Amino acid sequence: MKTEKLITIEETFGAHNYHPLDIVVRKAEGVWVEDVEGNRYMDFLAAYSAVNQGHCHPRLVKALKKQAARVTLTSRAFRNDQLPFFCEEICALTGFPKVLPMNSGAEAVETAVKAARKWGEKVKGIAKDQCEIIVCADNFHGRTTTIVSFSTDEQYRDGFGPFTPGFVIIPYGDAKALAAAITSNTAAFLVEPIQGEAGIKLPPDGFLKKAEQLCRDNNVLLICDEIQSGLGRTGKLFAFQHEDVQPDAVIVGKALSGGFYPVSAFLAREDVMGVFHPGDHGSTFGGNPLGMAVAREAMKVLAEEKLVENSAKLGPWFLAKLQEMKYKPIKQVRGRGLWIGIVLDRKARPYCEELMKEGMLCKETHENVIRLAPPLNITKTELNMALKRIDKVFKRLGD
Ligand code: IF1
Repeated sequence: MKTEKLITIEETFGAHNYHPLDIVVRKAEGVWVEDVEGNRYMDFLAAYSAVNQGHCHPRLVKALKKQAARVTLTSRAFRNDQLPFFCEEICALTGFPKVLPMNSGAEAVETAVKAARKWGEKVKGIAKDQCEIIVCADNFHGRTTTIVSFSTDEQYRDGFGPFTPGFVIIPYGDAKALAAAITSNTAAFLVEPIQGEAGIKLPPDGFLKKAEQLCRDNNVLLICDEIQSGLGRTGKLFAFQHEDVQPDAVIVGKALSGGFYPVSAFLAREDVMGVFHPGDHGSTFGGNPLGMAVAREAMKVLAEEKLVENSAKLGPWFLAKLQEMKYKPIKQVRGRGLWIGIVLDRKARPYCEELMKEGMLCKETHENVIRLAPPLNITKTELNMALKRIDKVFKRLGD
């Protein structure tokens, strides 16, 4: 069955909550994906950084198959023999003492919000139902009703009210605004160290460090959403490490399972995680043995294949090469590690469509940014191929 037919079926029976590029993927391996017509493309989106390890990584296929044949789900009513090692290994990898596994990124963000509020009431001593969490304009933390309650994107909120109260919004990267927003009711500051959806937006140098200090001084939790920026994407395990800060809690997802299976996690200080008691919070699938086995292997692949190092090594080189491209529509090329935004003075979608014709998949963000985020095991040769394709498209589309 070919592209058009498949699209028709999907559009007929599926909800229209997406506007994807019209490529129907049939299989994929590493950086490469193949559509139902047999065309091959380089994947420069990597499922929004969920396949940092590359598509269908053989080690992850093996781990998934092996665990699937043993036991997939016990629920947390019983224990399973994968969860303990997942907890131990993710704590060793990240340096946090405690972890709570969930499935989607949004669920882990919800977990962070609940932990922050409960910590605010039970540990900090904020009056009941008075906790405030400070967030940033142009944030993206997921799609639940509570999370879109503090989005500043009208489309993500339109029609979905009434919203959850208790969130205070400051401009991204504005330490003065953060200082002014903190009150005795502030439980946490929730922030993306680099904003992905906003267009790979880096805060001013020193912002996270100042935020850390303000949080310390005021007994406010610093919580970083590293669902997209974490696990090597920026050339460090976590993007917050570029500024040498130590958040009180961090949220991970996406690449935690190498794109095989939704696994997310909330990691935190002892006294923060300590607010959860049996029955307070949970999930049927959270911590299931299949997810845990895959996540364990995904973390091992990340370390053993030196994917963080590859992002740190090739990212700056690739960024510099892109910055050398002088085409009129390009306003700025920015990024960190293998996470790069080409900011245009016009809509980015036509460029993404032309890149697709050249065998390169990427997705625009915020209308005018081409976002580049290939799997982290991409080679210099493949990046050179990509540079040629990008160059060709800018030449073709002209001024
Ligand atoms: C979609 C965006 C990216 C995230 C951060 C939490 C979540 C995400 C920093 C929620 C998810 C995804 C969701 C996906 C598209 C994608 C996205 F454009 F929408 F904003 F990556 F840039 N925190 N981001 O980036 O995680 O519940 O989805 O597992 O289509 O909504 P989730």
